[in-house]
Amino acid sequence: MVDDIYQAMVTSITDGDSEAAEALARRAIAEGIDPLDAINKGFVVGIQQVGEAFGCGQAFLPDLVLAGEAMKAAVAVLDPELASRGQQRETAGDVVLGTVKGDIHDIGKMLVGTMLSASGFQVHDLGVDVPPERFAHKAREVKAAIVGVSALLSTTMSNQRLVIEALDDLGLRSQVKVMVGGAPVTRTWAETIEADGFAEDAIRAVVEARRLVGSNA
Ligand code: B12
Repeated sequence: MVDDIYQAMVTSITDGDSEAAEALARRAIAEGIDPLDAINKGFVVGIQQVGEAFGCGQAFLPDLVLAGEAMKAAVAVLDPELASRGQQRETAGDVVLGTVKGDIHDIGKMLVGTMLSASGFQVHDLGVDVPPERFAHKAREVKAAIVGVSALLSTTMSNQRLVIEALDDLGLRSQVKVMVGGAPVTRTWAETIEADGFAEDAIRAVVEARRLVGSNA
């Protein structure tokens, strides 16, 4: 039953079970299930459920991390299959993502990246401790629609402003939307540094990213 496998996919993500998620992705391919359906009707539903549970205090950080890893394991199996069928997921836009210089926190950024990529954005994750110029050069290289900048320390938040200045220096500021986030970051801070967008969690980051690229998808 196809519905049963979709439900099992949802559960593999809500359980944070990477092995099960990967096995289900392989099973979907073996059984001829459309990989796009496996992502959208199965795994994405699971990560959305975990995100919502986290938002209302029913799931916790380890649940999010494990769910994110399980999601990545499934998508890693399905993405090449999509490509070989010439059936790419619709790309909502390219997003350059990273944690600011001086900051090595990456769990929240990883979740934002996973959710954006599960929602159709092409994510270029630069990692942690990323100098402002690297964000800007990558944005130019991939013609990014959005640059997403994470900061978890009150001492590194100000480096988000430096990323905006680096985009300005390359003459890219009018072409790229900047979205900021991280535990100490607020909408007021985002407005102060003239970022275009802000989100307090990975689910809202997808809504915000869609708003920034003008897509209702
Ligand atoms: C795990 C953790 C670490 C781990 C990081 C591991 C890793 N791989 O990421 C380790 C142990 C390495 C670490 C180190 C340090 N940490 Co630390 N760490 C944390 C902790 C406990 C959890 C952070 C986390 O992962 N949260 C869970 C994720 C899911 O939430 P999130 O990161 O906020 O991300 C969500 C949103 O913010 C948003 N978001 C995040 N990024 C982005 C980006 C965009 C574009 C958007 C739209 C949204 C968005 O969406 C995410 C998903 O929902 C926090 C406490 C806390 N409650 O935040 C302290 C905390 C952030 N750390 C803190 C400190 C002080 C440090 C250290 C300086 C400690 C030390 N003395 O060495 C070092 C700094 C090292 C460095 N240079 O970066 C302080 C920061 C205080 C401050 N305001 O400045 C905190 C708040 C702890 C505290 N209460 O004191 N830390």
